[in-house]
Amino acid sequence: MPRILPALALVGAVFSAPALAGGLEPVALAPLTHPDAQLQVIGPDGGETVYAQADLERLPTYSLTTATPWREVPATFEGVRLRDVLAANGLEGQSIAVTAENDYTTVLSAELIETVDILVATRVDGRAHTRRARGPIQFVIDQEVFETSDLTDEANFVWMVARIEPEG
Ligand SMILES: Nc1nc2c(c(=O)[nH]1)N[C@H]1C(S)=C(S)[C@@H](COP(=O)(O)O)O[C@H]1N2
Ligand SMILES: [Mo]
Repeated sequence: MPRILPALALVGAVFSAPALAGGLEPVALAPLTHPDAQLQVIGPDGGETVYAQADLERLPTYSLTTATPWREVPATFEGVRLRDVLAANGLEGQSIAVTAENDYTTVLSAELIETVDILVATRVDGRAHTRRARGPIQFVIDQEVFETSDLTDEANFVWMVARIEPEG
């Protein structure tokens, strides 16, 4: 029973306080040169907004130190919250389809987006995120949340993210 309590506390935190659920800490980012990348966001009316990494980083920026399915040793990812990118484009409360540069496509449910903090990472360990390291724009979830939540899946960790659009 005592061993289960921390997990229950975490689940409670995920559902009652989404903003604190994912290990994200506000952070100020110094200017940096990024690899060329473009994230296209399609709004509910079909309108399109294109972001380079520096454009994304004008939203509130956060830091998340975590291991991932491909990194045993935790790294510090920096970027913006997916929820904020969506809100800036009228996509709050919506399921979205995400497409990567390699045409990989996956759907993220509205429930997942609302309850789990997903970082749209543009930097790792103080450097620009590269394609070689699963950048240049990658969705990252805190490992503890990833392992605890029923809503998360390895497929959520999209890298080379290129396009977000409303799903359904
Ligand atoms: N850009 C991109 N991101 C992606 C994928 C992909 O094919 N392309 N596959 C997803 C899925 S379904 C999983 S399970 C993991 C798998 O990564 P791996 O094939 O390197 O193990 O990454 C996710 N992110
Ligand atoms: Mo997968």
